[in-house]
This record gives sequence, structure tokens and C-alpha cells, in this order.
Amino acid sequence: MTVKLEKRDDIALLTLDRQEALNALSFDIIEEIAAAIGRVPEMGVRALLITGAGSKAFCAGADIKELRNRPLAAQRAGIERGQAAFAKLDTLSVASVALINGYAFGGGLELALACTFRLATRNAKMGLPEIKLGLTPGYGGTQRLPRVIGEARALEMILTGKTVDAEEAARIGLVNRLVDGDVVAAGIAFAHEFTVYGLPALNFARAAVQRALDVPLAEGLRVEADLGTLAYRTADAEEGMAAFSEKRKPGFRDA
Ligand code: CO8
Repeated sequence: MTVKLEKRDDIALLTLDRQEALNALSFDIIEEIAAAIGRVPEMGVRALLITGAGSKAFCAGADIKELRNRPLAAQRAGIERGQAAFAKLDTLSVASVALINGYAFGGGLELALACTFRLATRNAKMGLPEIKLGLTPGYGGTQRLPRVIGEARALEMILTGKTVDAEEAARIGLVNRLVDGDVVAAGIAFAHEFTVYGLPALNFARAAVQRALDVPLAEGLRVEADLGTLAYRTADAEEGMAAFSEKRKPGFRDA
């Protein structure tokens, strides 16, 4: 298997391990990623981390060698399959964190963009270089990148294919934070900053934010009211407010 899924504490860790090709995404690997994401809800975990094996690459993108000389219908099907695989992260029962530990190009950056959060090591380099191949991003990059860093910066990255280093990525909000040392340990520590809270509130809040850039303000506010009302119905909300009043730490039960 080129995609490994394991449990570390209360966190799932998905590792792309095809180091001889800088963890590039063959079509088979995309299927493995989709299957692995599908197994996460049964693992009893509170977050998913995604990283690349080795210290050189998170993922160098789609497997360029595999993309050549295919009928157009197969290219479209490949694009849609990649989009669908990464979109599984949007509705996953837990938040996901990409640990960008080196190169994240093309489909590799698109995988990271589909995660809820992105952390990067200081040697990380990111870009959507498809234009240099005469292509355009196909696994969500044209849609998710402007949502994360804004239209002008996204157009600059996509139309020039430029490489962004870790410092710039942090400055423009492409990654949430830069991390030092063991990237998985840093990812687990970051995840624990939100896994201490109840999953229902996390999922309601994440779903509301995901809609924010898709719908007009009035509709977004209605989504917020709907999901906010649902949050009041959870036992965790009772517990959280009771704990505040009683000046103690809440014991959330994801209920
Ligand atoms: N696909 C296949 N093999 C790759 C890829 C890749 N994306 N990236 C690297 N490799 C392979 C190299 O061919 C090389 O293998 P070999 O030793 O057999 O020649 C090995 O990995 C190591 O790579 P390098 O020797 O090039 O390592 P460097 O450190 O010199 O360079 C780079 C690292 C800068 C990351 C360089 O490898 C590179 O530019 N890679 C390509 C990056 C890229 O353009 N990615 C975008 C791909 S396109 C994409 O993702 C489009 C998504 C939409 C697809 C639609 C589907 C239908």
C-alpha cells in the first residue's frame, strides 16, 4: 500500500508513501486516499492528519507520466475522480490537517487545500505549476485556492505557476502555521487545540464557515442560524454553559 492509515493517540494519520516519485498521485493512489478517508469515521478519532513520507515531499502532484496519451473522456473522468476523492474531506466527521513537509505541487497542494488546516515545515515549497505543463489545476485548485488566499494572489500563483516558500505561504495565509521539529508531533499538538472541544460544535461551525464563501450573506446568516440552533440542542452545549457557570472545566461527550 502506498497510502498508510494509522492511529496515533486519538488522531488518524494518513501518510502518502511513494518516495521514489516524491509521493506523486497516481490514479491508484487517489483511490487509496479516497478509501482511507472513508475508513476514518470508524477509527474513533477526533482529527485526521495527512502528510508525505520522507523529508523531501508532501506530494509532487498528479503523476505526470500517467497523464499522457489518454482519451479526453478519461482525462475528464480522472479530474472528476480526484475532485470527488478530495471533496470527501469537506464532509468528513472530523477536521483534517495537511502537514506539508516539503514539496506540495499541483494535486499535492490541492490535497492540502481540501484539508481544514495546513501546517508547513520551513523547507516546504508550494505551487500550482500546471500552466508550465500546458494544463490547468484539476483537483479543486482553481476553486479552493482563491477561497483560501483571495482571488488576486490565487490568479498570480495559477497563471505564473510560481513556487511559494514556507515564509510566504504563512504570510499570505496559504498555511496556518510553520512548524519546527517532528512534523507529526507538531500536527498532533495543533489538532489537540481543537479536539478538546465537542465534535458536534466543531462540525456545525465548520459547515457554516464552508458555506460562507458559497452563498449570499443573507443565506449564509440563515445557515448560521440553523446550525447555531442545532448546537443548542446538544448535551455538549448544556455541559459547556453549565461548566462556565460552575467555574469548572467542561467534560464534552460529543453528544
Ligand atoms: N509525477 C511523476 N513523477 C514525479 C513527479 C510527478 N508529479 N514529481 C516528481 N517525480 C519524480 C521524478 O520524475 C523523479 O523520478 P526519476 O528519478 O525516476 O526521474 C523523482 O520523482 C524525483 O524528482 P526530481 O528528480 O525532479 O526531484 P528534484 O528535487 O530535482 O525536483 C520537483 C523536485 C521540483 C518537485 C520536481 O520533481 C517537479 O517539478 N515535479 C513536478 C511537479 C509538478 O509539476 N506537479 C504538478 C503535476 S500536474 C497536477 O498535479 C495536475 C492535477 C490535475 C490532473 C488532472 C488529471 C486527469
